[in-house]
Amino acid sequence: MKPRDAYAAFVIWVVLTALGEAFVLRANIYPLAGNEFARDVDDAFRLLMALAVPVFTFVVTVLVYSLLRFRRNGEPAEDGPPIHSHRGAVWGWFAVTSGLTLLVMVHPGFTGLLELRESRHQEMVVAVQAAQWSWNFTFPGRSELEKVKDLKLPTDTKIRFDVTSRDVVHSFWLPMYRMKIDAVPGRVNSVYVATEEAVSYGENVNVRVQCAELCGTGHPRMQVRVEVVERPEFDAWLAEQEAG
Ligand SMILES: [Cu+2]
Repeated sequence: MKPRDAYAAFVIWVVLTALGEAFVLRANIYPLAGNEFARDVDDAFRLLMALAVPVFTFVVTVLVYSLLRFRRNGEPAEDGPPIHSHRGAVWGWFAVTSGLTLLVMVHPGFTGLLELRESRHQEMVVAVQAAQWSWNFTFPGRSELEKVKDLKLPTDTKIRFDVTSRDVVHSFWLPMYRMKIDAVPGRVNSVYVATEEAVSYGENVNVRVQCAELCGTGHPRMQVRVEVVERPEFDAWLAEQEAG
């Protein structure tokens, strides 16, 4: 490979990386974020994407450039000259990628987990039972609400959902809070969610509970429209459910 090729490939890599980073950092590809935790998750995702872009564009550049530039075009092929690795490049690559990997394991990985653990105190416990193909919810001191299609939750409340299943494995997913947990028959899995401001399914389709584990023909319709409302409205709704 001539220096000219290395230079050309380098320029293409830089341009592709700039385009990729502009897209990753600026494009709004994230669904509605309903709380602080969701924003943290999005930040972590954005960081990992930003780190992955240069690696991806490097591989693509070298691959496509080599394919186009070094074609044999029907000439008879013989063995190329032996290739020796460049010690400095190998160690440099190893140091940089390992360093970055350790860095993201510590932050946002480890620090994020600590933050998550700290937020594990709840003001309300809601029992959730999944079934083919519906969701049942039991609020504290209330009887079970069956086959719920519309659910209300109070604003600014830390909720623990105790999730289980009646039949097969389902998955309890709240996309706007970036929270998902398996609903497994015979065991209870807990997930912690802190609601913030009022929002409804009518405003954004991510304000819902969705089954995220293929569980049969009714799987895609296994969803609950959620509305996060002020506490008095929530209490009134709950009382109304009980009466009906
Ligand atoms: Cu399901």
